[in-house]
Amino acid sequence: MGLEIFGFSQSRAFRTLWMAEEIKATNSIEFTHDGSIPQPGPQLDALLELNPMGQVPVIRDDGFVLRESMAINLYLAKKHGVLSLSSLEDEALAWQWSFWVMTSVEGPTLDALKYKLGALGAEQDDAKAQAAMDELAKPLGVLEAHLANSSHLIGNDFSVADLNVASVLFWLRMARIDISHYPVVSDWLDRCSRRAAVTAARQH
Ligand SMILES: N[C@@H](CCC(=O)N[C@@H](CS)C(=O)NCC(=O)O)C(=O)O
Repeated sequence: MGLEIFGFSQSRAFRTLWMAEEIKATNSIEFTHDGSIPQPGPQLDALLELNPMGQVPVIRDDGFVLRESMAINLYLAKKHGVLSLSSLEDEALAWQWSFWVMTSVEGPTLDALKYKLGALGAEQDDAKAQAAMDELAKPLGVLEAHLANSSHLIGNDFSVADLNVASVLFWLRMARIDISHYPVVSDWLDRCSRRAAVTAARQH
């Protein structure tokens, strides 16, 4: 059975595909990916069986079903010992950054993308995009200050914490939103995006 990943790659499933490609690069695991967009009917019913929220990503790993992109990545990192953290404290910091990005960053980042591009059902609206960026000023400032003292979020190695946070902030790059006034964050995001596993995940 192995690892099965459900969710189209332009969705939050990209985060899971990126993690899976990181593991594949070092642990030679294989995984399958169903990237179809579930249509109402049997396809959606099958997804609802896995995730009653009807959302992706979802994984089934040797029969174990897990949803929520951040939880999936933390699980996969720990299971395979890839991008994982060795002490309990460092692992807890990965939870901290992952909860933080979902609660303080993801919402306004998605709004900035939607309004900048006029995508995902929103009308293009620069003022609303700017309001979302204003909301992001505090968390991006926190990230800028943190990364000024450390090459990565936890210590000096790329970890699942970097992956989880960067995968959300990639939406700003996707929307071509200028964040050059956060030079340290920009540099870190560029370093994250140059990873081979990102390129591999984008092929799905
Ligand atoms: N908090 C969830 C959110 C998942 C989510 O909203 N996925 C979107 C695609 S990016 C989806 O499946 N939307 C369909 C729906 O909500 O019906 C996660 O991070 O996994």
